[in-house]
Amino acid sequence: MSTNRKALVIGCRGQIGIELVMALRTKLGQDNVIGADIQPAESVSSEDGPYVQLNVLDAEALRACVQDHAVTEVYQLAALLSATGEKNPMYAWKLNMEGLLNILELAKEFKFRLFWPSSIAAFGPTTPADQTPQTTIMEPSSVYGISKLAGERWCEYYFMKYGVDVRSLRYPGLIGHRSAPGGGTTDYAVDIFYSALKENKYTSFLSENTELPMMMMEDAIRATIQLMESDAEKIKIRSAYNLAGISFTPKQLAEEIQKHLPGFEISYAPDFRQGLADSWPNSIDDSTAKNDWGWEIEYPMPRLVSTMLEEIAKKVS
Ligand code: AKB
Repeated sequence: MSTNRKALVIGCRGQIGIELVMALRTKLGQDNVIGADIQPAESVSSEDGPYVQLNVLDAEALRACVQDHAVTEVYQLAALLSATGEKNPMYAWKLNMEGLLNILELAKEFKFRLFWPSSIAAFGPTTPADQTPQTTIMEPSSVYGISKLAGERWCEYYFMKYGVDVRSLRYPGLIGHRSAPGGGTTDYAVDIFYSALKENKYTSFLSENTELPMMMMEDAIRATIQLMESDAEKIKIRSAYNLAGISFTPKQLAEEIQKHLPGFEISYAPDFRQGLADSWPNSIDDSTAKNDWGWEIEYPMPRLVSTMLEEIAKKVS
């Protein structure tokens, strides 16, 4: 496939990165998507496509990578998530902020289009929790959330001041079967499927009525690509768009799984992640994304659960 687009995905071995690289390679052609991550090249199959070992905090190496590959778009996904971030707040701040600022500086110079993910964690305990609006009170209480809110402000600043074409989404908890989540509070909604299929039971680290916004990974990847392919004049928000899929509690998820696995049992042992979840919205109003660039979900909860069970059953067996 011939294209004049050349994409660089930083953090390509993470939960979103693995799936985004696959989707972009199908669209743009294998050689037009460069994966970059901290892992040594030997640990990544070269058959999958070009790969660069890269630390996003190394500004010179990042610059060389952008220049050598003449990239036209960059997805900067390398970050510490909410739960891991709380264990190492200073490093979370450094990685999440310096990583973003390094790539924003290069976007200013080389004029590539940039995607950077924000999160529902940018909201906080004082935010209206139901149908959280696009513009509202944002007082996040986790280091991850603080870095996401600050990152959103930096994105808008670089757009306003330097015309950087940066685009962002406030991802909800993401649920996929091709890649494992790493260090988030919403990870329970992936772990539960593996335990259900292996042991027919699961102990949730969030309490039964903790409602959070969630989304099937296929929807999140489609949203990301759709946002990046939209004409610049449609992108009215340069901080980050609210993005909603569905909202559910661990109890509701277990009930949906029980429709397929009647003997499945769930128990609850909330840990420190409960505090993070309690500070986040229950549901999100994403009407601005719908109006500006036509966002719609394709995976309501029944489809999400049946797809996850079907796909993970293939791996577990
Ligand atoms: C996390 O749980 O930290 C992430 C997120 C909501 O951004 N999945």
